[in-house]
This record gives sequence, C-alpha cells and structure tokens, in this order.
Amino acid sequence: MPSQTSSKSAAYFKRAANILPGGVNSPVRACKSVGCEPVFIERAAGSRMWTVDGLELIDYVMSWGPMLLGHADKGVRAAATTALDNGASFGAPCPAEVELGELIRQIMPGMEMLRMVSSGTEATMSAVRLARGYTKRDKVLKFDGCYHGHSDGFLVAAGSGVATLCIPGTPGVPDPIANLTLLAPYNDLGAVEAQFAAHGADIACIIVEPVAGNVGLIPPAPGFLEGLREICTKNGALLIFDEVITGFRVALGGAQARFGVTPDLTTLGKIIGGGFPVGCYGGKREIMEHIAPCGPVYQAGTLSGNPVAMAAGIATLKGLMASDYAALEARTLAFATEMAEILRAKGQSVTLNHLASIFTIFFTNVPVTDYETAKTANSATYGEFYRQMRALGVNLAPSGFECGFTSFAHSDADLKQTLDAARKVKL
Ligand code: KE4
Repeated sequence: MPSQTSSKSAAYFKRAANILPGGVNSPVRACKSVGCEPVFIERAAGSRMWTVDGLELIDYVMSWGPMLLGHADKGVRAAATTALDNGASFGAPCPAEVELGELIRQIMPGMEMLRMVSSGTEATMSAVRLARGYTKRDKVLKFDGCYHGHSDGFLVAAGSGVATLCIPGTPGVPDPIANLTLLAPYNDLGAVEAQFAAHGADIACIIVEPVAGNVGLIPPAPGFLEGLREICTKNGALLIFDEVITGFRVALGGAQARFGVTPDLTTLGKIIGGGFPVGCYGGKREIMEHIAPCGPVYQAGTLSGNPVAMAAGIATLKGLMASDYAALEARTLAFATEMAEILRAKGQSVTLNHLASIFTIFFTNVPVTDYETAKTANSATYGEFYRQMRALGVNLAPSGFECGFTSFAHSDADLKQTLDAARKVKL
C-alpha cells in the first residue's frame, strides 16, 4: 500500500485543502481527531469501498448511516437511473414525492402529514420553527451531546463534529439565539423537569435523538422517552424525535415504533434518500397544517421532493420492508460483543454500546449513558485503533463520538475479516 504521504489520497487532500476549508465538505470527515489524513474514495459497493489508491475497506460508516441496504444497491441504482433519464429536477410537484410521503406514513403512522427537504439540518430547523410558530413560544430544550444538524440554536453543546473537534461555545451564533436553547444531560428526566419548572411557559419543544448517535451510541434509559412525552404533554410543549439516524434503522418504523412513544413531530434524513440528499419533517396533521402554504409558518426548498432522490428513497424503503431486521440486529450484537472482547484481551478498558445495527466501542471502564460519561473514553486509544484498522482494510468512524453501522450487505465473511483485523491491532 502506498505510504500516506506519496499516495493519490495525499495528493487529493493537498489540493482539497487549497479549495475546501480543512480539505473537506463536512468537518468530521477530515479525520483530525484520529490523527491522520482522510482517504479519498473512488467507489463503493455493498459493504465495501475502494480508495483512489486501490485500498479496499470494509465500511462501518456507511455514509454516516444512510446505506442500510449497502452501497450501490441494485434496486436503488435502477430507480435513480430511470428517474434521472426523465430529468434531474422539475421545481414542480411530481408523483414520486407523493409516493415516498405515503410510504413513510405507512411505515411511520405518526407522520400524518410531512414535508420533504434536502438534509437532516433542514428537517430539524424547520420542525423547531414550526414548534415555535405553533406554540408561540421561543425556547427549545436539547440534550448535551445530541446533534441535530448545524442550524444556529442546535450548536449549543452539540455532538458529532462539534464534540469531535472540541469546539467551545458557538462562534457565529449570536448570544440571544444561543440563549434560547436550554440544555439537560441525556437520560436525565430530573434535569428536564427542572428546566420546565424554570422556563416551562416559554418552552416550545424538546428535540431529542431517541437513541443518541452523536456522542457515540447511547440508548435511552428505561422510561426516559416516556417521561419526555409526559412532560411535553403536561406543559403544552411539542416533543420532536430527531430520527435522522434512528429512522428505519433501529426498527423499520424507527425509534418511535421500537420504544412505543409517539412524538408530535419527527425529523428524518439519511436513509430515506438512499444516499441522495433528502430530509423530511412531519407529524400530527393539526400541527403540520401550520406550514405554508396551508398556514403561516414558512419553509421552502428548490430541490425539496427532487424526483431522483424520491425515487431512490422509495426503492430504499421498499428494500428495507423486505429485510430481516432481527437477524441483522443479532449478527451486529454478536460481532460487536466479540470485538469488545478482543480489545479487552489486549488489556483495554472497553464499554460497548449496541442497539439494532448500530454500535460504539468506548475505550473507558464506565457505563456510557450521557455526554459526560462518553467523554471519559480515551480518544488517543480510539485514534490508534482507527488508524491501525484502516491500514488493515476496515473503515471505522473517524471519531470516537460517532457510531459504527452495519448493513444488510455486511456478510458473515466481512464481520469475520473485521474481527481478524482487530486481533492484529497493537494497543
Ligand atoms: P445533515 O444536515 O448532516 O443531513 O443531518 C444533520 C443531522 C441531524 N440529526 C441527527 C441525529 C444527525 O445525526 C445528523 C447528522 N449526522 C452527522 C453524523 N452523525 C452527519 C455527518 C457529518 O456531519 O458529516
């Protein structure tokens, strides 16, 4: 394998750094926290990717979650290609956006009405604007370490790339806006109750990742989601489930199906585009009818409901409706459990968090239940693990504050090859 400095990836990264801030179009891809340069990907198929230097990688980032069927899924490719043959964008209604919307509602009945957008950030920022317009309140409660995209108010104590890069505060976000965001530790209903005791009449909504995925994976404690539901109902605030990661992944119907808690609004992204730029927000019809042109809360987008992305989303959801979630969950748990044991046998402290087809290896000896405990993980060890695994042909998330994702394309041979690589790592 070419050395890092002489490789085509290194040459691309040098060029990229001259045109793109940090050489990337999204910060976490820069691999800064894991102490190396990113590799540039030429192509991907199934569970694997190939770099511009010909390095083959078993992929556990899967584009940060969207590729649950695997990269370059045959059905998704066919649907997107056919749609593209008929034009890339109309800026006018098209049948596919109705079909995808109806399919989402069929799978997630709590989304009685919905609006397509082009990213998860657009979905969450629009849902919060709607919650503010509907309740006529301004404050929003989010959880330390949760990440809901890069809209101003969400960058307070955010996870994902903000946590990865240890960005303090919210440069560029005016204090009056940042101050409208209230915080509580994840899984801490007492702290949420305290915020409502102090600000209840001003809180428009709680926005929560029903399974936290941007501080690594943190499942909800028993009763946490049910408690948020009760608190919102009692105080007249809306409950927003940010299911950009969990939607169609932790169960076909998402976290709301898996945990039996129905939010007022749900935000989606990632999987519903099958790799194309799509987001969506939706929920109770009575609330959604406040969105223009029905109601006064404005939100718009040139490429919203894009026919190619809609076609890819329809093909993706239809593929998932025919997939065996229970089997993938069992295989992922067995794989992640063995990975943790391999690392413990090397003398490492490891906490494994797993749910469905998502896992995170935390190099710490404490249970990881919130942002504070996630921060006890040894990031230097994770960086060493990441670098050695990539050299051994395994692509893990380039941050300890992200998740590992399997897919329906990951074979038993892929998982075994990955565990064999982990056995070779020296920590
Ligand atoms: P996008 O705007 O990146 O499509 O979605 C924002 C978003 C919203 N909500 C949740 C729960 C999310 O996880 C995300 C985006 N996730 C990150 C990685 N965990 C995207 C990767 C990146 O920023 O490059």
